[in-house]
Amino acid sequence: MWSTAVILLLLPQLLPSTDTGQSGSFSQSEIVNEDLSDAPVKGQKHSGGVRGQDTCSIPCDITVKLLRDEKHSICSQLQQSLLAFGRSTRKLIRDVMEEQERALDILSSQVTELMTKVQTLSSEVQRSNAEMYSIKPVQSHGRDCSDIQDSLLSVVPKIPSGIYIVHPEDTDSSFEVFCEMDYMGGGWTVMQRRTDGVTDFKRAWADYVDGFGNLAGEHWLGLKKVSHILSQKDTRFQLHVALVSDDDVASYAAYDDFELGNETLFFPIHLGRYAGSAGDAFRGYDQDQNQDTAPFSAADVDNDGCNPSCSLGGAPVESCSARHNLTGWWFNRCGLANLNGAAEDPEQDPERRMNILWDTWRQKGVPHAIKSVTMKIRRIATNN
Ligand SMILES: [Ca+2]
Repeated sequence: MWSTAVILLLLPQLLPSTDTGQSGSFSQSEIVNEDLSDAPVKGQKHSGGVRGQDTCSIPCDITVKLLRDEKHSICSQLQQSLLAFGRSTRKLIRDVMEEQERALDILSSQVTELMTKVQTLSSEVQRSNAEMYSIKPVQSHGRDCSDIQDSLLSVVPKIPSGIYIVHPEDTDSSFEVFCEMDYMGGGWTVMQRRTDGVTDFKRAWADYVDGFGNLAGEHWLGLKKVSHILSQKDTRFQLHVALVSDDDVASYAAYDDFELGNETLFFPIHLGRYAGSAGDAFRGYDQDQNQDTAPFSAADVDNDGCNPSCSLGGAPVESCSARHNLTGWWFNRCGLANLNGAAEDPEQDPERRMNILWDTWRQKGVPHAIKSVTMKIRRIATNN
């Protein structure tokens, strides 16, 4: 780089005009004429001040011509050298620039490669996070997630969220559940989760009873399993509904007592006192909207309060499930909550496959558009 800089500095002096390669500031004839006036002429004798044509061995006019020719050739040689020098300098600069461009290309391709690696790594991290939840479930450690937390907390300092096998008391069944061990003190058994609209919630009665979806992602645990957990002897459970709006506002509704009635009665819901920031949509604002104590309904099993029909928005409604796009819920007439809501035509608007309804959570009188929800249950400490 130094040599290049020096050449670049010297270049204007060496080459007054490198563009044309011509020496514009001096002409050959000028140099020759000027030089001739001062330079001693070959063959001339200056000693003793003797000057004259008689001292020339060759006629002076021929000597002058020879000299002129010699000067001419020296000048043209010099010019050629300068031109060659200019050319080689330009080539050198070109080479250096090309080399730098190549280096830049290599650097930029390395940066691209690194970026790709970073993206790959970050997607791998995301995938492994997702896989972490879908790996083989931790073997049974308790009757529900609260019980697992209680028994593990004395052994390990931190219990991870994930899929566990539970075996509720007084039942023959053991099954997998997702335990949230980080949220609000942990110990939560997730009974419903919706985050991305991947799982179809337009399901028949049997699916709502047995459960569906992916425990690590969107799912409905199933009325039977939830009922097994809730019906354990000497236990009381609270229900927590966690909502997140499209604009990332979080809200919740909590009920300090949560029970499901018998399957023969279609799992009617029983809710305790409400607390929270999203409003008590389960109860709504009047008795018609109140879903507390309502049995569960699905598209093929109608237990709602519209019997034989009710008038909603001026239109007769016979089936709340049909009105709510064939989803299952504890409908009354029909009510202000349906966390299992689905869009009528998801093909038309893939962004809004879910139509999660919690009508009491409003902003300036308008219900929040809800993008994710989880329903989770946890034991309430009892005196026993
Ligand atoms: Ca009905």
